[in-house]
Amino acid sequence: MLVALAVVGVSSPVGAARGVGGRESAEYHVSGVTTAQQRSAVAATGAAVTGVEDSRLLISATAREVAEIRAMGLTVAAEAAVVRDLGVLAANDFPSADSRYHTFAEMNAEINQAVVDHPGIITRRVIGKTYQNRDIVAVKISDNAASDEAEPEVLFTAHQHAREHLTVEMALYLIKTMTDGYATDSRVRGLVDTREIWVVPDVNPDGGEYDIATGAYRGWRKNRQPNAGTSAVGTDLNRNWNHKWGCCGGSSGSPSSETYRGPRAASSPEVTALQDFISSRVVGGRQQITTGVDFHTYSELVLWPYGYTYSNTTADLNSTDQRVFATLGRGMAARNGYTAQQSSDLYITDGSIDDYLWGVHKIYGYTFEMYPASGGGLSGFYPPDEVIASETARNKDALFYLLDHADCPKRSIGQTC
Ligand code: 0X9
Ligand code: CA
Ligand code: CA
Ligand code: CA
Ligand code: ZN
Repeated sequence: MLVALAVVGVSSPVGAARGVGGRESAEYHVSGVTTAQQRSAVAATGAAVTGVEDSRLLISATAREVAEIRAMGLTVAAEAAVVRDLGVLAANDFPSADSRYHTFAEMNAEINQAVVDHPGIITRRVIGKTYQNRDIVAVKISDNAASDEAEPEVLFTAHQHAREHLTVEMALYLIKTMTDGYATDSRVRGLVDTREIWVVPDVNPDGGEYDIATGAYRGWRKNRQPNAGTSAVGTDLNRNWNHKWGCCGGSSGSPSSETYRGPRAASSPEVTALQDFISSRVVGGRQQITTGVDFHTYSELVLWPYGYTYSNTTADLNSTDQRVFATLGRGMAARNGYTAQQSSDLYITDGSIDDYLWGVHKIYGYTFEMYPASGGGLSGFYPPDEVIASETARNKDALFYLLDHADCPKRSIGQTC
C-alpha cells in the first residue's frame, strides 16, 4: 500500500521533457496578459489555458509552445508544483482522500441503480464506443421514458476533458435529482413530465480512467487515441467538432499539443458518437433538442457561442438569437453565481461543442466552467471530494431555469413561439 504526497502540478520543463504522466506539456504562467486578443494569441500556439487571473494566464504548454509565446515578447515562468495530501494511492481508482468521486465503473453502477429504482422515468442506452472500446452511455429521463414523445428535449454532456472529474459528479447529481425527486418534488415532476432530458455523463472515459490509473492525478486532458507518425497521444475532443473545425487559430494542428484538433473534424470516435446521436434527434425534419449544457471545469463561467469569432452576431446567429443566448446565460449565472459571457471573450476556440450545437442544429448550447473560480493551474482541476455536494447542487436552479425555457427559449426575451 502506497501513501504519498502526489504532485499535482508538474513544475519543471525537465518534467515536460520526460513526459510526466504521459504528457508532453507542463504548467506555466504568462504575465501581462489582459485582453481576449492576447489570450487568443497565447491559445493559438496550442497551449491550453487552464486559468485566467487578473493579468496572468495559467497554461499547460509544450516547450515549443512556450518558446513561441516568449517570441511574442511575453514573460513565461514555470508554475510552482502544487501538492495536496491524497492519502492512500491505489491503481485505477481515485486516491482515498477523494473516494467520493466516481470511477467509470462506479458511475455505471450508479446509473444502473437509478434505472432499477425508477423504471418508467429513466432509460439507458449505449450511443457508441470510445477508442479503447468503453461504452459511451446516454440516459433519458422523462415520463414514459421508453417512448419518444412530443416533448422538448434537452442535452447535458460532461467530461470531454479527462481531468475535469467534477463534471461527471454534476451529471450524476442531475440524474439523481430528477429521478429520486420525482415522487416528492413538484418542480422536478413538472419538468420530467414535460421534457425529455438526455444526460451523457462521460464523453471521455478513456481519458478519465487514464488520469487516475496510477493512483496519482496525471493532469490529462485529451482522449487516448494514438496519432499517426508520433508517440504523442490524444485529441482535444472540444476542438474536434464539425463546425468551423480548425478555422480560426482556436486549436492546434500539432499532436503533442493540449488542444490538438485531430486530423479531421470528428476524427475521434467519441465526437462521432455524440454528433451521430445529436443528428438522430432530428425527427420529422425537426431537431428535437432545443437547449443544452456541456460541463467543464474550471473558472465558474456560463459561456455561449460563438467561440470561433469575437463577433456577437453572424449570418447564422442573428441579434434575436444572440439576445436569447445572453438572456438565458445571464439568467443561469444569476442563479449559480458564475460569470456570464460569450465564449470568445475568454479566448478564441474552434471546433467546440457549443459552436457545433448552434451552427449545425440551432440548439441553444452553453458551456459551464464549474468550481473553482480560480486556483492555480492544474490543482484547480482536482478540488477535494468534500466540495462535490455543494458545487453540483449549486447549479440546480440554473439548470431548472434552462429546462423551464426548453419549450420556447425566446420566451426569455418576451417573444412567443
Ligand atoms: O478550452 C476549452 O475547451 C474550455 N476550457 S477548459 O479549461 N475546460 O478546457 C473553454 C471552451 C470555451 N469555448 C467554447 N465553449 N466554445
Ligand atoms: Ca476527501
Ligand atoms: Ca415523456
Ligand atoms: Ca421526443
Ligand atoms: Zn474542459
